[in-house]
Amino acid sequence: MSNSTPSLQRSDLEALWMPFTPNRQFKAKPRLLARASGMHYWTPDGRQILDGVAGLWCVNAGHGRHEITEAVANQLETMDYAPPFQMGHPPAFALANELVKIAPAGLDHVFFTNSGSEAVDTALKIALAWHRARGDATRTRLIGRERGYHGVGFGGISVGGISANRKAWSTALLPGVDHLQHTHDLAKNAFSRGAPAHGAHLADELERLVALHDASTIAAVIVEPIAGSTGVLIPPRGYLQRLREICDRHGILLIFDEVITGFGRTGAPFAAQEFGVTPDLLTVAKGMTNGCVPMGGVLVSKAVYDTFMQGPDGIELFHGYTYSAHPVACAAGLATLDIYRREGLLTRARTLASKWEDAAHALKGLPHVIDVRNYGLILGLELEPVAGKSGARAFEVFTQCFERGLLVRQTADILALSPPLTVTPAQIDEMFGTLSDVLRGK
Ligand code: PXG
Repeated sequence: MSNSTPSLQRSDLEALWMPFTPNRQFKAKPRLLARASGMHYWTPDGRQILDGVAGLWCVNAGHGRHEITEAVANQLETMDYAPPFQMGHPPAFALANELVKIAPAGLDHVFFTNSGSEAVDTALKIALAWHRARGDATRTRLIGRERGYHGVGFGGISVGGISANRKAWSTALLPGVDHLQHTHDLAKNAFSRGAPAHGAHLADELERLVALHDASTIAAVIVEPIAGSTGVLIPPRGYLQRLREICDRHGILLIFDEVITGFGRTGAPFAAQEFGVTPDLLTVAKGMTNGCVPMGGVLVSKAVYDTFMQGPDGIELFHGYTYSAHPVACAAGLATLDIYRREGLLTRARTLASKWEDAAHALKGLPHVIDVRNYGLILGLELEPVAGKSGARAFEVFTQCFERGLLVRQTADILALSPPLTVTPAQIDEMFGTLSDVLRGK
């Protein structure tokens, strides 16, 4: 295959309204990707780019996996589409069974969606409907956390805590939502290796919200075990355990949004297992199909599922999507889980974590580096902002890395790395070598 594909002209770029992108800035100086294989992308002019972010936290088994291509092609030939309402098909049940096998103990059921945003809105809807089904219909309040990212549906932005994602829609957000304080504390935790020591007490904020609103009004708490989009916030030691205890004490459902942390990113299949805390509902997407076909889902505890199944006859949950359990997505998901299992990818981050951590913390002391944080195969690198120009410094690092053949992710003045779980030790050195050169202005 040729490394070079025809380049796009400026006028070719106009029709597409790009998501979460400054369109005018991008179109004036585009960064294009044309091809991918293994740990790399190639630009249209054939430049090789090392993928430091698994696409966007999703291509966990590396790019261009032939087994997935084959499974998807076979499924398209065998049955391209099947309606998910009142009808079923074997790959849907097979994928649910395989997911339950690797899920935290007790999460025995799966509801399929097409994205992380839909998974979040589905989880919130299940939580509200569950309390109602149990005769607890006053439990309507949802609790998110500052700096949380839960996708872009109205439910997700309501419980989310990133103001840029909320302010334009502030009057349309769900009513009765409150937020815990975020856990970021540079003064106490900068340059922590793994989970920071300080901050478990921030979970007690939930007790404060219970005292304020009364437990009888609260349905669920949703958090990312490791907050990703906001710039990698690792949970303080003991924080998630404490949230679980408080939820249990007050009959509140705990939802983990594992769209980023799922499928091996932390060193265990799910962060719930890594941190030893089991939520009642757990959202997944991204790595579920290795990023090949859009798909998401909600893993649901037996206790929650059983309540619905013990209700009146008929449809138990008036919710679903035309493409819930799309056969092609299910085929991609099954082939993906097969690769993860055969290659031990769901726990590979654990074996690479100390190498990753040492390479990451070698960045300490470089110009403008105010924090390095890491867990599994995740890095958060925080830079001192340029006065009055939030994000400018990290954006410059992002573009320079791209010019030198490394894809990283930038959010405000934080850079995130989360490579495919197939990354080699030599590629880890290459990533941190490039980052270090760019930071030193070499
Ligand atoms: N929850 C979490 C925790 C996510 O990270 C979503 C929900 C939404 O998933 P969909 O499939 O609807 O996009 C996400 C998505 C970044 C970045 O910069 C991360 C996401 C999206 C965009 C940017 O890290 N994650």
